[in-house]
Amino acid sequence: MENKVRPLVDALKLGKKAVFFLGAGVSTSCGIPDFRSPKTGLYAQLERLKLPYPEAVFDIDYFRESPQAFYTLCEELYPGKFFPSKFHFLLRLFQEKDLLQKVYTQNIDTLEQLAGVDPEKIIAAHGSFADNHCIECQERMAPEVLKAQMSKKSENDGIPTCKKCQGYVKPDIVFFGEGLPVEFFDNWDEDSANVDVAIVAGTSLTVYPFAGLPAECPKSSLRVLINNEIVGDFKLSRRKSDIILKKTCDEIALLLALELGWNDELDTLIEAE
Ligand code: CNA
Repeated sequence: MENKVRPLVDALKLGKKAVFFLGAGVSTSCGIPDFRSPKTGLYAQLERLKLPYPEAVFDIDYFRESPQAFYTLCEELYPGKFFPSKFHFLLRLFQEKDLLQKVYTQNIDTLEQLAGVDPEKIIAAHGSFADNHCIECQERMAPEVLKAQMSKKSENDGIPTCKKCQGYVKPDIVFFGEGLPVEFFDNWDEDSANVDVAIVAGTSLTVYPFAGLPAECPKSSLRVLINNEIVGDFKLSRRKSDIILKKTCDEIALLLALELGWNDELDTLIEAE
C-alpha cells in the first residue's frame, strides 16, 4: 500500500492541490449506513418501510404520495447525532496545509463541515439538511420548526406541513426526479479543467451527473480511488496513472497521514473536537 500511494504523496509534497469527490462510504464508520452495501446499506434495511422499490424513499413523486417512509428514515439520519470520521478530519488537514481545492460531496450528513472544512470549499451536490421548503409552494421552514413538527406525532403523524398551503415540507436534499443545485454546475464548470489530483472516496459512482465527474477530470490529473470496491470510470476506463486503494476510507486516511508526517496533527484534531 505504501508504494501505491507514493505518487499521491509526492504530488502533495510538491504542493499540488486535491479535489475530493465523496460518497456515503466516508461516513459509514460514523454509524450512518450507505445506500448500496449489501446487508448493512439502507436499501437492504428498508423492508420495514414497505416501499414499492428501495429508491422510492428518496423519490419526489413517491414522497408527494407517501412522505412517511422518508420521515421515518429522516429521524435516523438527521444531523446532530454523528461525529466525523478520521477521513473527514484528514480533509481538514488538507485545508490547513493549503492542499484542498474543493470537496464535491454527495453526502447530506454535513460531517465535512463539522470536521472544520470551510463551507465555501464544500459543494453539497445533493443538497443538505441545512434548510427546508414546501414541495408545493416553496415556502421556507426553519430547521427548528421542522424538527419540532417531526417530533409532534399527534399532528399530521409528524410530517412537517406548510403553514401557507398545507403541502408537505422536506429538507433541501436532492431527491430522484429533482435537479442538482446550480452551485454544483457552476463550480464544476470552473474546476473541471483544473484538477491536478482527484481523490474519489466511498462512492459506488452510480448516481449521475455526480458519477460522471471523475471521467471528466483532465487526462493529466492524478486520479485516486479509495473504496471497498472498484467502481465507475476506474473500472470501465481505467487510466494508467490511476491509483486504486481498495481499503476503507479511514484506513487510507491513517496511511496518508503517516506517509505525509501528519499523524500527530490528525490525532490532535480528532481529540480536540
Ligand atoms: P452508495 O451507492 O451506497 O455507495 C457507497 C460506496 O462506498 C460503495 O461502493 C461501498 O462499497 C463503499 N463503502 C462503504 N463503506 C466504505 C468504507 N468504510 N470505506 C470505503 N468504501 C466504503 O453511496 P453513494 O454515495 O455512491 O450514492 C450516492 C447517494 C448516497 C447520494 O445521493 C447520498 O445522498 C446518499 N447517501 C448519503 C449518506 C450520507 O450523507 N452519509 C448516507 C446514505 C446515502
